[in-house]
Amino acid sequence: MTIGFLFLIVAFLLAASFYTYLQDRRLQSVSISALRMASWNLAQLGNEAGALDRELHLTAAGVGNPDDLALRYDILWSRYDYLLTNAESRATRDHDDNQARLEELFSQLRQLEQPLAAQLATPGDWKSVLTDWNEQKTGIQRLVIDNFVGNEANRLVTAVEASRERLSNLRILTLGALVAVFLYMALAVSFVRKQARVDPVTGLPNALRLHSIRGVDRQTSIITCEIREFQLVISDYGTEGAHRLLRHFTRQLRKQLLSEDELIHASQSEFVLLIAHRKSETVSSIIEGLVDASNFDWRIGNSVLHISATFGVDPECDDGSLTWDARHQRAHRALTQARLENRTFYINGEDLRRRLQEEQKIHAGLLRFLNNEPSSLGLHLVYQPIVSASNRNYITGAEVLLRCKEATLGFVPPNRVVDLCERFGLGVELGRWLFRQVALETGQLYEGMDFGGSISLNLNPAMLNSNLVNDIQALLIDAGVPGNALCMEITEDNAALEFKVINTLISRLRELGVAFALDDFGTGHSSLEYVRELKVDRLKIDRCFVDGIELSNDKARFLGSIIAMAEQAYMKSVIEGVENEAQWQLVEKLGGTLIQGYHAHRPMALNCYINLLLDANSSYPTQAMNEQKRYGN
Ligand code: G
Ligand code: MN
Repeated sequence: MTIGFLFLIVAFLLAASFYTYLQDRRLQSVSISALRMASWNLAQLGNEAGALDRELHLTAAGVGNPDDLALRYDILWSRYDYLLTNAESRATRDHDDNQARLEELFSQLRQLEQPLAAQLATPGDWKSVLTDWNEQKTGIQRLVIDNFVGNEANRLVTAVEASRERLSNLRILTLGALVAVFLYMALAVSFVRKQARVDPVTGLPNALRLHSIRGVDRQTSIITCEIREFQLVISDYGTEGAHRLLRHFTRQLRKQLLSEDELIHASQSEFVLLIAHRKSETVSSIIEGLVDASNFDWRIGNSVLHISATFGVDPECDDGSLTWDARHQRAHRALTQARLENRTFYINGEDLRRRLQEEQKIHAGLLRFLNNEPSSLGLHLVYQPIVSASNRNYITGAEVLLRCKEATLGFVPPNRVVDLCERFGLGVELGRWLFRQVALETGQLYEGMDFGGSISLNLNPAMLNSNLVNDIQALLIDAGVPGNALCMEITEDNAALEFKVINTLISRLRELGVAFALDDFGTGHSSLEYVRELKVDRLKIDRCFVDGIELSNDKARFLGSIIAMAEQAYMKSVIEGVENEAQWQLVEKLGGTLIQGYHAHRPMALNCYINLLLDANSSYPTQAMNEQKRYGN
């Protein structure tokens, strides 16, 4: 509105200036000096006519000097000549009908030459000469009066000056308006820029502010922070709910900040805090305060939601050469790591750097390993026998466990390897390698030894896709491991897919004889629903339920109820983590079917497993028994 008005004014002033300029030019095209000259020239003509007139009358009265008269005549004559031919008198000639009138008067004057000469030679009656001359004189006077341009010139000068003044006034006005427009635009731009850097919801500086940061004091700590439940809040309470949470969360964080700190709202759920050096507080205590403040029960509508946040910190550092970007990235990395490990915060430091380096090493090793290239990563398989609870020497099979040794890092926990595979999208490849390797190693059991026991494999989440059936057929069954010897273990976490999808997979694989087990039962979130919904053959009860059963009656009874539940649901129970004799006896008494634990056997290399099977004391199911079981089913 205002800007449109200003533009209108400027446009009007510009048009007016242009108009004045054109007018000025038109006025200037009339040369004032030429006009003055014309006026003066004719005034001279008048003067000279006057002088001749005087001489003529003196001479006619007999007192004049004929020579003077002749001179005056000549002067007038040459004035005409000058007026009619000289370039300087052009303006005079060109004005109105001056040219014609001058020519007429000049010819009249020339006609006077003869009579005048005759009178001077023999003076007689001057009357007719004087009459002619009077006519000439009157003509000249009229011409002079008609051309008295002094007024005209003055008028013109005034007009031009007025026009100039108008123009310069307009120029000043235009300039003023332009300055006003410029100021207005500058103010508007700076306002918009400032507004653009502020998040409208929280009133905090936003991502643009973050991008504009060029550097921070090295004594400043950089903290990134993410609200964990944010997506949940958006999906349950919509944008309005999310905005309310953001405002509340901002207030909570602000309470922990001093005036020299800066809080930036980086993206929807993410904040960046620049904490200036504090004399009496360490980063750890600051972060503890922040964790506390961002951990609260938040009331929305009729419900209360628990809100928490994850923090990543790049603490004040000695290295002044680090750029803002590098430091921000380090804080971010710490946040990511905290999120991955489900911790509330991570402070960048040796610990984190080492972990990240390790991960890079393992990742690089994995890539090379899965590419069949020489690798620092020794991935191999071990076998943990699963025995009958009631007959310790009866080995029903084994669970294949992944072991990993990195050349410089040493033993790497298998779940870390699996997590990394998941994170870097290598899950399927790792699974395929596992299938091939299992077939390669255990084929001999089924071909040479008439072994009918089972091989349990842990499926990582990425493998639960439609290719699973083909992969099992091609890489395991076709490679010599009978389908009915295979048991696929899935955890509740990777069964987070729809039950229908998994049950379809289970039933397709069951056609190949492959069994399924629900692994680590009891450690996930909705265990019972999984037991009810998933059509699995075995329930592997997590070792936390075995822990302490020999010391606590309640714990033992609880384990008993889980075993009973498995039985009721037509599932074999596999009790994990049996570590001593007392536990074993209790498990047997409670009705557990199968046992997997250190007290039975520790995970072992393949040849140890084969030796165990071949041991005179051991027994195991044969393939014939499996056939019977199949047909018996
Ligand atoms: O979740 P899953 O059943 O796949 O895990 C098997 C893991 O449990 C293996 O890494 C194995 O080494 C470990 N394990 C097997 N038996 C015992 C045991 O008796 N005690 C303990 N603490 N761990 C065991
Ligand atoms: Mn398992």
